[in-house]
Amino acid sequence: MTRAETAAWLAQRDDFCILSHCRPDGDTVGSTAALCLGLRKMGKKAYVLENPELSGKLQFLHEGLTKTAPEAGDTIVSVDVSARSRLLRGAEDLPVALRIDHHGVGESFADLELVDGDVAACGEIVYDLLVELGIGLDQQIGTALYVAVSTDTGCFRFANTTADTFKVAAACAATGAKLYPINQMLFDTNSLTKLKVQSWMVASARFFRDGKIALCAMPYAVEAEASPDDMDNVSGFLRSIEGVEICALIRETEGGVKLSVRAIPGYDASAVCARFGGGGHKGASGASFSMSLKEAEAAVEKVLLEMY
Ligand SMILES: [Mn+2]
Repeated sequence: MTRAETAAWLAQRDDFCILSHCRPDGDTVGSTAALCLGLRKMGKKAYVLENPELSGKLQFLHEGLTKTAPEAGDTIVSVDVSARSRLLRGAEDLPVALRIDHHGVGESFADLELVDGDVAACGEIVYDLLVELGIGLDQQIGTALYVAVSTDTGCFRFANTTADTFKVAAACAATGAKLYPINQMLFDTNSLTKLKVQSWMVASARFFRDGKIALCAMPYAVEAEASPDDMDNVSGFLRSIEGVEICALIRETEGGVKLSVRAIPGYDASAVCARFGGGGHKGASGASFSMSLKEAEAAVEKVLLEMY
């Protein structure tokens, strides 16, 4: 559906239950909050389904907006969810009426879809929908949308950042939303545990092709003490080392390993992850598969050197 069709569809319905994705990030949390607040401003009944994995930093965005279970007759809408398996924990089987997403390679699982793979964040799509519906942004919506667009662009530094992203950010700033404390909290604060994990990575990573490729296989013990917040964006950390253009991090999980690949333009992280049954964006992609850490490290090294 187009944005206009989706806005008209939303306007005709009520009793919304809005779903975020598992291991929620700022985009899914901010976008679901903004959509919920916007629909409420229209006089509709709208809730965000409580996400059990929501991290402390982002909790304030869903405050007062959540309920713990959908009710019969709810219009269920997912935001920033690329596949049914990516729905928040416990919601994997819910019938989703509308999927709003920006993962171009995502899987269809809803009756209707508004998917735009060209925008940096779902926050941009939700912003367009609110404009289309004639809902003015207030400070609370501005804060939520700012978290959404700033998170998925690494605070407007990633290659996905466009003039439209800045347009949304400017609209958020114009509401009086306090952007500086958000930036401080999300992009300029590190826990000691996180820095210790990163220091282990620096010591353990291996580099190929004159340092353009970095690869690190992390045993679970290294992150045993770390919270999800501590591990947030850990996948892109090696990419921040001078000269590194594509990096792969393999983490040990219960059933095997989780691979994350991050790359600058010119590389295709999703093509690397597709070789292991995963997917995502060209700049950021992931895959989960069952292999020992050692086997996975050798396999990913082989694929990276084959491709680049
Ligand atoms: Mn997103």
